[in-house]
Amino acid sequence: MALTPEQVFDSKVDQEIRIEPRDWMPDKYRQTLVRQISQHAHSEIVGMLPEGNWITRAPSLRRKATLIAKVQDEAGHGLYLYSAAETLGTSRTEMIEQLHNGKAKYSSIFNYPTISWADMGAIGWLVDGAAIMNQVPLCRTSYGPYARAMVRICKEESFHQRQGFEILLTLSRGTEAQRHMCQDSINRWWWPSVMMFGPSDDASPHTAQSMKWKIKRFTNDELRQKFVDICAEQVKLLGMTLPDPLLNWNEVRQHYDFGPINWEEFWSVISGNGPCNKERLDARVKAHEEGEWVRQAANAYAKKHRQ
Ligand code: BYC
Repeated sequence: MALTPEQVFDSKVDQEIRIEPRDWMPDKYRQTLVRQISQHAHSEIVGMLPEGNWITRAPSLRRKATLIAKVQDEAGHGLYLYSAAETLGTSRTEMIEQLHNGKAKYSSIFNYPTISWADMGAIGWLVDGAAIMNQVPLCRTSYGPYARAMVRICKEESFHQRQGFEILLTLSRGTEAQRHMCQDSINRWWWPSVMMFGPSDDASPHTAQSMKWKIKRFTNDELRQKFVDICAEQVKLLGMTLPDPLLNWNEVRQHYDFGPINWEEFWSVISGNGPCNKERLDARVKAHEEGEWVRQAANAYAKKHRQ
């Protein structure tokens, strides 16, 4: 007896065969992917803003060139991801509209301000570090175009993470003022980075189903724990500390215990009330409006060639 489309889909997921754009898939699977991939794309694009703030103020030509390359990589990641989401039948215009009217989210982390040069280091080390932890398993996500986009993104994120750590390492070996700047930046970015993994598993509405569909390969709390374990060791190389008095190696669990997360802050930031939410969205909308002439010119050029 022939299998139903749903049985074919389930058996592909079970056997680790990637789902491709033309394959039948449940509507909810499609919607979940469009939601997650488009929010991921928006995060890359909005994520250019906090770092863009420091391109003109980088302390040397080498630092400036590296930061420009990193920010350009993020634009590229956004484009691969919008393209991956478009294969599911939602246009980039629609996705961007949802970002601008507040329907679609982007990562909470980009609603915090970048107030010192050390923040470029902390973003690379902690924010890109958290991103890699979450994104490496996404290279094995069940939807083909998303998984393939993640491979290149992860390679680039790894360079981002290292350049960030190197900025902090240099500051940590510098003057008293530089060491202070380094510690202050770690203090401000630590908890927002821990929150990047999303709500705890018992408060996460999407995790259970996304794990069944193999969109997510680890839960939010599993990835968060891996991140804490790695950072708790790496911070020692900087001679700095993480701002958590409850951070402690647990022999029994073979993991670091850590203090409570301020979930009130997390939910407030993702509902639009973080320190920079308004500034970030205004900047995106302004850039989009000012780019209208480029879209018109590109469309006119494409039309001419079609004729
Ligand atoms: N921020 O049930 P949950 C980068 C939302 S950028 C905001 O756990 P899910 C970089 C969640 O969307 C890389 N919202 O959901 C760029 C959901 O709301 P909706 C960013 C968050 O989807 C520039 C609700 O909370 N990485 O690397 O199963 C410079 C319930 O959550 C957040 C990605 O986007 C958050 N932190 O799991 C430097 C990775 N967390 O949609 C670096 C791809 C949760 O129902 N995304 N929410 O309104 C994912 O892996 C998953 O979507 C998440 C959330 C783990 C983030």
